[in-house]
Amino acid sequence: MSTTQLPNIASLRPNFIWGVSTSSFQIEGATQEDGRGPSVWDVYCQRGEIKNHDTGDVACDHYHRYREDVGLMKTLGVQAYRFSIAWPRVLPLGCGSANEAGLSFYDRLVDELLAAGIEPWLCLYHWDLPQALEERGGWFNRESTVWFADYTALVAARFGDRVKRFATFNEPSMFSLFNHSLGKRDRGSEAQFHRMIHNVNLAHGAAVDVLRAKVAGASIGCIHNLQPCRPSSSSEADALAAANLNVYWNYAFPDPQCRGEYPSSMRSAIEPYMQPGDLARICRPLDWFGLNHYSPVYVKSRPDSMLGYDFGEKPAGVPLTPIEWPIEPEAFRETLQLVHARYGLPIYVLENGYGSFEQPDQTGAVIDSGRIDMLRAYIGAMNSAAASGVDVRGYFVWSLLDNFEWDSGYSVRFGLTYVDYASLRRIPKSSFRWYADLIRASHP
Ligand code: IFM
Repeated sequence: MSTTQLPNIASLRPNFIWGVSTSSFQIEGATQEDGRGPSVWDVYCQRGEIKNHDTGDVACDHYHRYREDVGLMKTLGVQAYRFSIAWPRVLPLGCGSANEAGLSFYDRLVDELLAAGIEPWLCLYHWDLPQALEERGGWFNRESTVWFADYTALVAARFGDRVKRFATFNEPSMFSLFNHSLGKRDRGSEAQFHRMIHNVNLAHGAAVDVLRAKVAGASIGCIHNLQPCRPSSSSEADALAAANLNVYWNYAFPDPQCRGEYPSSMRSAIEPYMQPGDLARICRPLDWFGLNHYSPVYVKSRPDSMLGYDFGEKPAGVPLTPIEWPIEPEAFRETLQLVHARYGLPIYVLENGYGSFEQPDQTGAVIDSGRIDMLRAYIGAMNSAAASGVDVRGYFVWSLLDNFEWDSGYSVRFGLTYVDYASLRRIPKSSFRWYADLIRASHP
């Protein structure tokens, strides 16, 4: 297929929002500048756990190059930009005294965006918990609800005059499943895992209340990463493992937040941490549902692991991205339909993208036709979902820039823009031009 061909977007709303997403730790760098405190991710990196011993110390140097990055967004023509605030940059110890220099950085960023006509979408938490709070128990401590509410109040008071779109958390199921409980870091007990899920849900509800009280006209949601968990074989054990993981990955956070109940299979495990009134504290009215989606996950049974699962073989014949994530646009359409039916909120797709390893060719150009093919197919699937009645109002590509891809460090590239980490030069890839053409076609 030609790299210039655009998807059918005829069923999307006329004022559909096109955007790009990033997160603080993955792009900012300047981890030790202007009074920023350490985050849990600085500590993981120092432990040498990341591929090639990469760290977030420089990342894309967005802290110093944010003007250039907003310029890239302006060239793209996006209507919106989702970014996150690094909690330890504005509250180096997680609570207590605010760091004026850190707040000023986000002032400059927000003002630059507004001057460029790009709406800032501010996410409060994309995994970089202040290390000082981790040392007080982090999300395992129910007091985290108060820490998060106080941090939210600071952000709301400072930016609420100019920012109206707020997300409480990005992918709570990911940082609870993989950073703390099932991954190699801080492997906790199953009991701690359930305690953490409940505390994060309480923190979400508390933050919604703070934002409603402090920001006139706030439009609030939470961002969930829904990837259907499917068995990797026809065995009953794998079917059970997939169904169990599906509950934790996909429903443990949106169900209590949007429906006021935990999935039935996990209620007894949450019960010890439940206090009277908690479900009402968690389930606060929301304006939208933030959906991140990449691909289905194939699961096999592994009885000796927490939650009893492991990742299994992907079905033969399914196309894969270079980092071996299945390319299944139909699963995206089905996920949009499921979210619409189950939660009934307007949906913004706040992440979708393609991880790869591309490099500039001999002419210096970065040709990423695989990414274009995938985005075209997924945006086409979103259009089909809209045609079937799903209320989807925006789509944000992950990501504006290549960036720090967690355990994979800088080896995996998700950007529409290539970053040469030696010089920090930005090179728009062919997908960048394709996305700009799509946005222009959608909003002539
Ligand atoms: O880079 C991540 C992002 O931080 C959260 N969602 C998935 C992306 C790609 O793995």
